[in-house]
Amino acid sequence: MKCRVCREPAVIDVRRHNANFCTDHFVEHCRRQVERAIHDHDMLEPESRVLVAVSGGKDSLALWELLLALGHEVDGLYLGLGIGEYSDRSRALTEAFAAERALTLRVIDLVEDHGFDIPAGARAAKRAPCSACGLSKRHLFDEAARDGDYDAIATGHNLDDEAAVLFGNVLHWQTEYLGRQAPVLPARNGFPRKVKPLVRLAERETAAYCVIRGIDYIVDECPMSAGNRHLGYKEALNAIEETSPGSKAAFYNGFLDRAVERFVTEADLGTDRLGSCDQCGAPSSNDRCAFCVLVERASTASGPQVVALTEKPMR
Ligand code: Q46
Ligand code: ZN
Ligand code: ZN
Repeated sequence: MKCRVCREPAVIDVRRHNANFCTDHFVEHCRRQVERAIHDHDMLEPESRVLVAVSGGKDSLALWELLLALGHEVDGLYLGLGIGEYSDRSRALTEAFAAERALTLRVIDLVEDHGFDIPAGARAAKRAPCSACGLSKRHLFDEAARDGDYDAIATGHNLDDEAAVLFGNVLHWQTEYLGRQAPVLPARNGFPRKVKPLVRLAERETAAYCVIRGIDYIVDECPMSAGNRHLGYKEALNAIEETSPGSKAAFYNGFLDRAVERFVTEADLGTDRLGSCDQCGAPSSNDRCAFCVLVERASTASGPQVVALTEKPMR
């Protein structure tokens, strides 16, 4: 197996590109894919200040390094979810990554800063943990980007993640979500721009990138993800990819090229008007935003009625 570029021994094959790469040219391949995603989808300008949401996992740490390598100004934001040992370890790895490279890392800790952890918050709000978690992440990432005057929030969603979410949304024809599945959500109504620069790289490639670049990341999945239906969709797509390399990319990229615009609604274009939360000032369609309702409910433990977290999800 020889590198497609230099003909030296290759360390990885990327079947959907019908290519093998040595370490140096694999790193270059990853950078080119990120550069191309940013360019093709107008994600960032060269002078954009970017806040990358880091979890200590392979994707977000690789993303941080790749954006820096492409010359962007990037700080990190870590959100402590209070999920036992998983959170302790992921925070330690994220802090070590930033310290070794003298990078700016902002840390928000749900327990220290807002008085609850994800398992307790989910119980109090009678929500699935991933629902309370997603809501908290969206709110706190948006708030940090506004407060820090960043031009965009970047997240480490890769090709496998996006293809699996797309698969689930198509399977259930969740057209509202399909309209929001582009890898760029423009800034609107006080919400910052959101970008996903890893959409042209598969999970296997971000893992290999971390190994080659000596990035120590948390290998374990969040314990709350057990039974998550996206894991099943990923397995189904992997089985298809195995017999038909390139199917995953064709499915996702074809959606972006030929279908996503059909599902974009007025709400996605930012033509709706929002008020602001009377508690925290965040843009909200209700008097109090869903995150402040969650904090209040978590701090008073379980109350008599089920909390209505009615804000629309962002994806
Ligand atoms: S961190 Fe949060 Fe994920 Fe854990 S609780 Fe669910 S959503 S699985 S990306
Ligand atoms: Zn090479
Ligand atoms: Zn609020």
